[in-house]
Amino acid sequence: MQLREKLDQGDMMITAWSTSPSAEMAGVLAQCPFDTVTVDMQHGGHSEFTAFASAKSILAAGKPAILRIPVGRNDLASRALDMGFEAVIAPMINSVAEAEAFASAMKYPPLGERSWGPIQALQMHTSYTAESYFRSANQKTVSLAMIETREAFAALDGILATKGIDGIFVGPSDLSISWSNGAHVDPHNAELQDVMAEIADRARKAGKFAAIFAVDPADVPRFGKMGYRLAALNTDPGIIHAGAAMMLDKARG
Ligand code: 3PY
Ligand code: MG
Repeated sequence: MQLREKLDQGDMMITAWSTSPSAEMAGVLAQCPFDTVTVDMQHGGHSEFTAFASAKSILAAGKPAILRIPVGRNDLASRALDMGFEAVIAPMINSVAEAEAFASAMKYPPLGERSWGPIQALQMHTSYTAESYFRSANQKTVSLAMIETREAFAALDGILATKGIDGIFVGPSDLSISWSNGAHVDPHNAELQDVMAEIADRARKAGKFAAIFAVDPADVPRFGKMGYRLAALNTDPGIIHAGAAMMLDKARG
């Protein structure tokens, strides 16, 4: 397992975002020069079957795999780790209690209540024995709680202090909806820039990772300067559209 170590090195990592329910497509993303691939079960089309198969094709390309679970599906957080994913992103974590429930599913006792059974993980992470996986999993796996509402921002320090939460992941679109009390969705809302910088700063002070979703490639260096260590770059359909537009522009002169 390599993701945690890379995050600890402190360089900005960029993750592809797989929404198409296809392990083959997730494998293609992993072959691109992304640092990692995230499989999205919240808004993406992935089923458990395609998500778990995607973990295999991402790892076969030599990249770590991350899963975003649907809201409240902590059972899938434990299963994702059993299937070889190294990190899980939990959306809409709005309170310390929700952070604690997520962390508990992610970590083995005595920290949490993750149940034993990393069957596919042990097949994929071949340098581990059952015992060495058990001893290192709590430290090597990464649990990222999404901060994407005013409520979550108000509870931020408590969420960051929750044992077993390794970092936060900002959802700028949902945060913009919440910040405007439901008036609009605008991940580039100027008012949010200071809020996003403050979230990264508070995460750093708490000794936790800060990650974020970037709609636009130009957002990534800006987020890096704020202290974010991991940025998701748009989605697989977004990449295909951008690539097609660029290639067709050239092709048509
Ligand atoms: C958001 O911006 O709300 C997200 O969840 C990004 O995936
Ligand atoms: Mg969101």
